[in-house]
Amino acid sequence: MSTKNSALQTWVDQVASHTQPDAVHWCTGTDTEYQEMIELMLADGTLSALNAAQYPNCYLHRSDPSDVARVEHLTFVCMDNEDDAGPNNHWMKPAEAHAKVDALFDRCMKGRTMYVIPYCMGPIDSPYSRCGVEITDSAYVVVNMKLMTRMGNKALTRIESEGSFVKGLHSTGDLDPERRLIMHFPDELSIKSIGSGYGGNALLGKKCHALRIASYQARQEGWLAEHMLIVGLESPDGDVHYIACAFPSACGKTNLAMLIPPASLPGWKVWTLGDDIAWLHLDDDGKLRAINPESGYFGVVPGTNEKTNKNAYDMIKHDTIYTNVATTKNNEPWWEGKKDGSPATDWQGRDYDAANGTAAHPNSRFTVAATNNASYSSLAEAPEGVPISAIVFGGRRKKLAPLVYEAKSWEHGVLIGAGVASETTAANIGEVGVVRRDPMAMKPFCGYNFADYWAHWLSFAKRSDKLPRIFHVNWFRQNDDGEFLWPGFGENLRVLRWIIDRCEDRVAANETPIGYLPHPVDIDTTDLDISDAAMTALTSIDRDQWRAEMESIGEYFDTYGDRLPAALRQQQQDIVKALMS
Ligand code: OXD
Ligand code: MN
Repeated sequence: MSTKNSALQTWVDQVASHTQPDAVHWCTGTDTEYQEMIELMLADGTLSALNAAQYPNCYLHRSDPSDVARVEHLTFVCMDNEDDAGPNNHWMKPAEAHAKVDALFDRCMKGRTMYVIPYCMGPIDSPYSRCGVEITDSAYVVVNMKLMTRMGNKALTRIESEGSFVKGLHSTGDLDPERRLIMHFPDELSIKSIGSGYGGNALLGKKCHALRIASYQARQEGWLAEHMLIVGLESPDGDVHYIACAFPSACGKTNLAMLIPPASLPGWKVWTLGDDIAWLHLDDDGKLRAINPESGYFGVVPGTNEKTNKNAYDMIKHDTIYTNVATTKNNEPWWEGKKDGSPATDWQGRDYDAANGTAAHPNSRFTVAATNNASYSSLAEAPEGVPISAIVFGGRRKKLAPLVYEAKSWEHGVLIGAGVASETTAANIGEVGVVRRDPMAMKPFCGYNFADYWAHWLSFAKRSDKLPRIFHVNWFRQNDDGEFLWPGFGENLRVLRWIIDRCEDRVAANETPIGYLPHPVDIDTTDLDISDAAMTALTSIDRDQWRAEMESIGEYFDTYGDRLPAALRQQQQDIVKALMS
């Protein structure tokens, strides 16, 4: 096959001559093609079939044990000027980066097939969507991209009529971590990734395109590409509010996006638009509208069960690709927290032995099409997206952060987002459980200098007076015995209800220097086993601890030097002052 788009054809030909594959396959995106790829991988051992009676069309992939998560230390943003990439990114000069990575791509596809995957991030007919083409030598990437994006012929047709697309070149290389690099070239709208077959490093539509490249493109074009779930909350009288929530990796975005209302909130319904990424645009009326650029989920498996996320638990019972889970003796997938069955084989294919650690890898994943999800919103396909009532930031904080609070203005909300911090999880290679600053949950994903990114966020206040309200939540607060103060999961809807009531001006709040906190009586705790003391802790602030936090945010801001927007510094200093008075 070939294409009418000469830039695409030339690039494909150049890559083929550089990487020397045995064959070139242009992906059509059909179900038949998907099935052929599955058969190919079952034959060569890349996949194994799971119990077909209990888990029809489900397959297991075991990655190389050294290739199980994103690798931030090997991920680069390559621009001429180091300051444009900012202290939040690893940086390399484009010429040096190309030379380094191109040497690794030299003849790397010998003996392999090169797949060309045209894809569209967002509904195929949405003006907010953007296209890309990923070239890869991994059939596993092809089937994952089929589940996660609108890929194949329709995307190619859009690329041919539109002309522009993001170029993503990927090879698993030899999987040697010493020869693994994930390079982004925002000015060229291109990505080169080699040496990893794992999710975010290999499925280039996701973090590389829809966040790192798109965030840069969004700044130039006046929109936002964010690490946010999008969910619709329908009240018993049929009103639907859409909210977009930015939480760091593995802080429960997927669970919140698929939340099942608790029995104590009869008549409420929750609709999933997206679980990881939102593209936000101002419409002609000044309303912020969101689309989910993805069409599937690449979710963390451990912890998923009927109680924590029944929608996810059910949707991954069929037509799902599992990566790095354990299996039972009946060849069903198994993971820690499944609450059903027991492991016979661990994620590396060894007989399960607790001495080897967890049975499933803590960052094991499911890949599944969004249409498998019972709570999938039909508006996820709407070209115009959905209007956003509230933006919600959050993090995993044992101490300090209350259950929920609201920003006093858009500028204050930008400060709250810029101050997000969270305890690290297994979604990235590195230490787990240490608090790190993760502004807007974008630390690993912002494709340019955070200081410029915050200025871009702030600029929205000048462009619209209909912006959503901004909130912060923390489901993870603990007491001194290490017990969670808030039950979380479905019960989080009680907090989201307060957020909606605030957006509708239906409930008063307690004004504090850090923002508006709920009066404890305004969070419905009917039927919850939660003490008054716990509710007080969840809805109040410790001024000394907060002063230290705000000062630490100030020190973090110092690392951005003169580029830090003055309005953000002002917000931070005003709060420090208010906490001292
Ligand atoms: C993810 C992540 O995989 O944020 O979504 O790491
Ligand atoms: Mn994510």
